[in-house]
Amino acid sequence: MSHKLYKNLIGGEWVASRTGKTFLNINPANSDDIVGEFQSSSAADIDNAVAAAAEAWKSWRLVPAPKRAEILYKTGEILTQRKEQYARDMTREMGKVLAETRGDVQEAIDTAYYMAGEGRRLFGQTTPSELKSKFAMSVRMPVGVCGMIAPWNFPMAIPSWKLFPALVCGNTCVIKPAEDTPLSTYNLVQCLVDAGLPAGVVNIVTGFGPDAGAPIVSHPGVRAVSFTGSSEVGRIVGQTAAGNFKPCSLEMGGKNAMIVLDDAHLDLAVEGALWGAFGTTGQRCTATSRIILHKKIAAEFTEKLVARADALKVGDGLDESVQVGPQVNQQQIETSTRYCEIAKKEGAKLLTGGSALEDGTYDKGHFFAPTVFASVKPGMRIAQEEVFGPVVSLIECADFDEALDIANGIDYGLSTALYSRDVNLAFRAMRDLEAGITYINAPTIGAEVHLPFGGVKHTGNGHREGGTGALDFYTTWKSVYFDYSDKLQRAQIDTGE
Ligand code: UN1
Repeated sequence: MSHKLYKNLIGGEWVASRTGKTFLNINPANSDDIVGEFQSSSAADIDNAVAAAAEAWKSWRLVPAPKRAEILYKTGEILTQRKEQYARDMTREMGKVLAETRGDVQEAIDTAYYMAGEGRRLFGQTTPSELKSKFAMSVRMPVGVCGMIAPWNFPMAIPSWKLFPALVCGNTCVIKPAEDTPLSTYNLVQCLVDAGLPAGVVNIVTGFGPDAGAPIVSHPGVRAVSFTGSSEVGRIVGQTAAGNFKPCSLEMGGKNAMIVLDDAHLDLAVEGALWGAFGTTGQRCTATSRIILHKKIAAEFTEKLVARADALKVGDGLDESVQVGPQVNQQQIETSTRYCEIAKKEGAKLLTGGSALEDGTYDKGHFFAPTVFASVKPGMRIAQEEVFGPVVSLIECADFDEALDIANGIDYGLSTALYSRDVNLAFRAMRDLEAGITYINAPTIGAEVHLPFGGVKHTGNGHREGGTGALDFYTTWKSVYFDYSDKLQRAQIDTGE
């Protein structure tokens, strides 16, 4: 089957990598289906992209923000028209089911419209000066060339979280999509180009982390870096950026807990658990991977969840009747398999799943059975480490306080959920769960773009995507003092008259 060759976008031109090398993007549900061929780039390509972005920044920073925003608004409209095609492209390269890839494109549309609105806000402050005839204000300024390294699990939504706020704030960008899912970033950027984005404002360079990602982080011309991915890689990114005192936003792993108390609406909680644990084949950093069950409802909940997990249809996400797509690649299957072995050795009880699906219709893809472990103890590795697959652990607790201790007893802190009808406990959960996100009576997945997204502890380094948090990352504050007294006035000294 013939496939298309994609090039890097640098300075408005589609160009081959200087390495002369390419790699294939293969459908994780069907190894016969080659989605496209992409450039395997290296530091020399990044140099060119950063130079183009730096050149474009000279004029882009001067374009009024409402005008920059108009391009985002148009981008949202174009994305809306192409939503179905882009969802199909995304299912082919990433695997998740069509309903979810439509949602991923929608998340980019939402981000486009939300950030387009920011073009007429980007508020700063005016404040009185302590001196007479002196005016004081703070203004958001663009940072410059921003480097972005995106993950494969939300291949359009997450690049949009990075690109759109950066653009409306007046920055130019060099983005490296994940090697498993570059097409969705192309599609996103194609909409920006069609909406009239000037050449060089966004540059795409594809390739692998050590060759094409690392040089973005270390490049002296890149003024800020935004990374979404594993905590392991994030640590290296953060340390490298710190060497140049470069602002660096890290959004990394999770081990998200859902607490189900004995007064919960049980069927609703089962429904939420099923979606939270097995939606996106468990490959969300927000995925529900620990369910902390009050011992009074544990048996009933477990029985219902296992029955529902067993009934899930696993297969090619392009088939509308499929509920769980493949994992993105063989490496992820190996990770899920390894963690199931570890869990069994630790004494967890496998209730369903536990291995890859390889026979018959599954032989050309990376499929893994929805997996539930019971009798999991909070300290086990299966309860502490991120799997990033369709594997969920059930942990019993005696009461809410114990549930909180278990939920908080991990290195991560992205998302959490409580199912209960007790309003007092719901407010305690909002206050006491150590996480960037808490849901009440909803699963741990499903963040909306106009609220801050990110986590505490090893999940992140304090920055937020989404909401106004994104503007804080992609701008730097300038304080402006304007003295119209026509004399020297010394702050902190010339007081009183
Ligand atoms: C991620 O898994 O990295 O909240 C992002 C959610 C989605 C975004 C997930 N809106 O589940």
